[in-house]
Amino acid sequence: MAADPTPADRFSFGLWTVGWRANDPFGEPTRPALDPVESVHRLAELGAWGVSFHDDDVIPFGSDDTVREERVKRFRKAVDEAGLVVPMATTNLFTHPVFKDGGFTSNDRSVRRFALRKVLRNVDLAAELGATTYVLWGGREGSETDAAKDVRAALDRYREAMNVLTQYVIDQAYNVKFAIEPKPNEPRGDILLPTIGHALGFISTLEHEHLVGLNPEVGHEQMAGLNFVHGISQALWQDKLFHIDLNGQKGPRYDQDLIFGHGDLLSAFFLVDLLEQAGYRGPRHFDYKPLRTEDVDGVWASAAANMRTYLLLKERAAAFRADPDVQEALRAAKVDEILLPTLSRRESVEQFRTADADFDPDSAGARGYGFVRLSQLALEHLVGAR
Ligand code: GLT
Ligand code: MN
Ligand code: MN
Repeated sequence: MAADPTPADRFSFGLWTVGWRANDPFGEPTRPALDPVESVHRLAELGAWGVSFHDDDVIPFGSDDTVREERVKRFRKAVDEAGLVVPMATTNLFTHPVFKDGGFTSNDRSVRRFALRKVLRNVDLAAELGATTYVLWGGREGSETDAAKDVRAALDRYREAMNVLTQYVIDQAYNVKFAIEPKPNEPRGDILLPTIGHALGFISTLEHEHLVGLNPEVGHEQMAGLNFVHGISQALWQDKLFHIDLNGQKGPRYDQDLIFGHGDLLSAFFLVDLLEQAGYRGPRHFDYKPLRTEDVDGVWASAAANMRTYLLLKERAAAFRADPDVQEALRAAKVDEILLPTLSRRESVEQFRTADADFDPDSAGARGYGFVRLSQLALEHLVGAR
């Protein structure tokens, strides 16, 4: 059985996850507010390594400088005493009504200026607390009607904000990189930069592209009906996986933010396999919501469940890779043959065009690949049948 989580596993949680009071569009909160200090201590006791936060999770919106200083001091003390790190921070640009048409891309210029100032201020705090990743989830950047938003101009404004932010961390010599978190919809009808692919395309247009990557979330890609493992593979391939939000989702519907593995379990298995095989060194960050039906004990049970699920899947994935039957099935399925370049070294296009005269498309087309066997072996490892 999987070991208990330790800081070496690099598990981190957003303060807003365990701290969610379970209010939804139809119902009031079902749980009392949690003191961030308590959350920090409980997470550390459970074996977490890090905690992340929005500015407003620690410092209530609109606080004066005295309150701000006092809150930050209290939070920093708790983090230090608990022995946690703060690997990531982010800005709340979605709760206050001022952001109802977005932050960086609000049609109202004065709102855009306010939003960017709010981020700059919290980037200072992030750097002060040692966070090296700054997440930007633009949940309110978007529209409900295409009449209301000039999307090309909105992307100009988004880019302008990113260029200001990256220039700022360069000028301040902060060790901070930005990670954009895509989401297709909710709370806006349509959100800008809806998927990993859109965000990668956008990032390639930025002035300081090397300082901007992704924070993809399992459920957000799955809401769009996309394959998260493929998306993460491409992010890794482009060196853009700066951070990750792990959780669970059951297909295209509202954003469920379930415990990791409590949605598409097979995809979670292959995701852990991918992250571990690729040597991803960033935080394993959980962004989930404890079910609304649970009390405070259920909150801590759910936090523990996220980490335990990850470790169990890591154990199963390792067993899958070590199984001689799997290795043989992988070879039979030619999974390693894709590593070979299609043309030989120094083979000219001229030589290539006339090569393989004896290749028979009919017999190649008749060969089975053996993917079913491989897939079933993975499933059997996942359920502990092997
Ligand atoms: C919000 C959202 C998450 C983002 C957080 C960062 S806040 O809860 O649903 O997916 O990661 O801003
Ligand atoms: Mn989500
Ligand atoms: Mn998220």
